[in-house]
Amino acid sequence: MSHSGASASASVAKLFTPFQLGDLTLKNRVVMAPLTRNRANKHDDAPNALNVEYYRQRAGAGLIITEATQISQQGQGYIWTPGIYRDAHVAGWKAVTDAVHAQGGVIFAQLWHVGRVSHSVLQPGNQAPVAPSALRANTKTYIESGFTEVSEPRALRLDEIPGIVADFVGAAENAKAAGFDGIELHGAHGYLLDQFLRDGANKRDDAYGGSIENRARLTLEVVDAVARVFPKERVGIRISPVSPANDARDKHPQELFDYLVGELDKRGIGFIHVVEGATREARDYLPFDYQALRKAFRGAYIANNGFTRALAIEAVEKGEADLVAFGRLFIANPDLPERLRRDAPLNTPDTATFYGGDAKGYTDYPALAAPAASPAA
Ligand code: 8OZ
Repeated sequence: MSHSGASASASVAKLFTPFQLGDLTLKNRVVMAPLTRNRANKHDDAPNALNVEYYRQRAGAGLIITEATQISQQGQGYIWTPGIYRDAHVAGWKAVTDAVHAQGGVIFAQLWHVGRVSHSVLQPGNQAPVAPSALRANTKTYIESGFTEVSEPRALRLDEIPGIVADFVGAAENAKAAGFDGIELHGAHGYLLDQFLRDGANKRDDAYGGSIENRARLTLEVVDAVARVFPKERVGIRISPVSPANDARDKHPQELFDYLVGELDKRGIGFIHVVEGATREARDYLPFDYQALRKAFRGAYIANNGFTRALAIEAVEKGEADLVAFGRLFIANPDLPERLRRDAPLNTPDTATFYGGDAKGYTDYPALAAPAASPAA
């Protein structure tokens, strides 16, 4: 007779089966979402041994997407977030990717420029942060002295835009040197690429503002440029069509993201990672047709936001998503895919230790005890 778990193995949910992302085989379809944790080195924003341990613990994910990682000092908006623009950053990240690979994991770097969501104290020479237009976002950031309103930005000059693209390319090259398997562009949550995309933040009258085509230009130029550094199947982008995070607003998000995703499809990149609804809000808190994006894009679709085990299994079974990304549950459950597979109890995330601090609330969440050895068949 077969062991007692036989019925489960016959009906294992697709969520727990491998997925082919280009030439990469992901061991399951449970993705660790990018999570800002503000625990890089205080002196140089490089990843450190504690960060290595955190990612190593989570290598059971089919795919890890790192926390948002600034491509330049100008791209930084919060204190103690990691960078990927100096040798020390590359060395720190190399230790992370080595640890994840040693566990059989796959890890992509999330490349980030915050644009106007920053404070001048974090900027080179204490200058104003940069944005598509000189409009301050109604949002806060975190600096050494605590929560504070973001600074008034200045509009990027047209002749500075190639430098932004070049910074993304430099970061992608560094990601490659650091051993990452691929990259995700942070195109969500009201940061620089999203600021260019949306009519609420982008009031430019040049080739990068006005029409949807013009507002999408920077994002697509960055996609094209980084897809020359990594194979295109190893490039993805995160978008959050209706999220109001960081004062992101657009009058016609469906048209905007239908166009963007159609263009991404033409480029053949590996995935779109879609925050459905808004983080910490309901998944359906504004109407939006996410399946229209799914249907317009032949690469992989990663769904995110508020998924439970049952919802994730269902979304993948129905073909509404190829992969499902979990954020808060991955903070509290280093072995989340295994827990979900076994339908085991989940640890509860401690919100007080999300941002900044030490090992507490970071690397001290327990994994499940190893299952009792099964008797020989
Ligand atoms: C929480 C705190 C700071 C930044 C995002 C990178 O929302 C972030 C972020 C989240 O994408």
